[in-house]
Amino acid sequence: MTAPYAFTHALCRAPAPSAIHGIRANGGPDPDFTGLLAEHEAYVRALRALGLIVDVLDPLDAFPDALFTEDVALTFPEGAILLRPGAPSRAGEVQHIRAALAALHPRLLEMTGPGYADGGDILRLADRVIIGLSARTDRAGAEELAGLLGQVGYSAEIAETPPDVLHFKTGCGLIDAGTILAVPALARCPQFAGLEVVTTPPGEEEAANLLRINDTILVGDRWPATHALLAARGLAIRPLATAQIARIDAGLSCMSLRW
Ligand code: CIR
Repeated sequence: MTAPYAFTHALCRAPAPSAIHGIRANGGPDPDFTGLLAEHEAYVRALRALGLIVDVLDPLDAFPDALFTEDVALTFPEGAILLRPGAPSRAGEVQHIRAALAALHPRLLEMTGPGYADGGDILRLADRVIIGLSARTDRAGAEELAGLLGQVGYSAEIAETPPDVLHFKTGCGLIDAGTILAVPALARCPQFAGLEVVTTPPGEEEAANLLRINDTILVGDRWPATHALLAARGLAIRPLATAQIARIDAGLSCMSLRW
């Protein structure tokens, strides 16, 4: 099994103008489309600068949230799994990514239901995968997914996502194979036993959705205390703007599938 952040490929989708109508749990203003596009483009550039081969699929105007490819599938060097996103408006995104994943992966499995799982709820560790139960991922979906993960060679554990946190990975991300950055509400997650858990600095909870790509950590550019914390650990960081995607409840992991 490779390191959980050793990647050579990513699959993204360009935002459609409808992305400004993306789902947000607590209301708030629409993102500015020009700014959102710029954030997405900078993200794709960053992945390429880190050596990844990045395919960018065409925008899907009928699906405002389709730029968040992370939620519709899981990808591993050994194969990919199509998921069943828990938001009704996102269910149709799956059929639009199937062909691309089938072309890029030796093996393609698929959830058939009746449960649901969003990729934002799945955290891959060095030795296992954590599936967070959330408003988007239910127990039936988590259990079906755990079975599919087993077929690809990964063991899975099911965890709870705190209420008011959209996805499990909204609240945590991998710093290195033994270390997690987590919001305080997730810091004592039983599935993190044996790992070092670093909590997000006060006021920087959104920084938890960071994304390690090989030796570099992509992190939101608005979180100076988190930058200092990561730099003090000797980690290379690449701050990226996220203010517009944050308006539709997204962070850095959401905009790609990686393997
Ligand atoms: C949604 O609510 O589905 C989108 N507006 C945001 C998805 C964020 N994805 C993620 O955390 N993996």
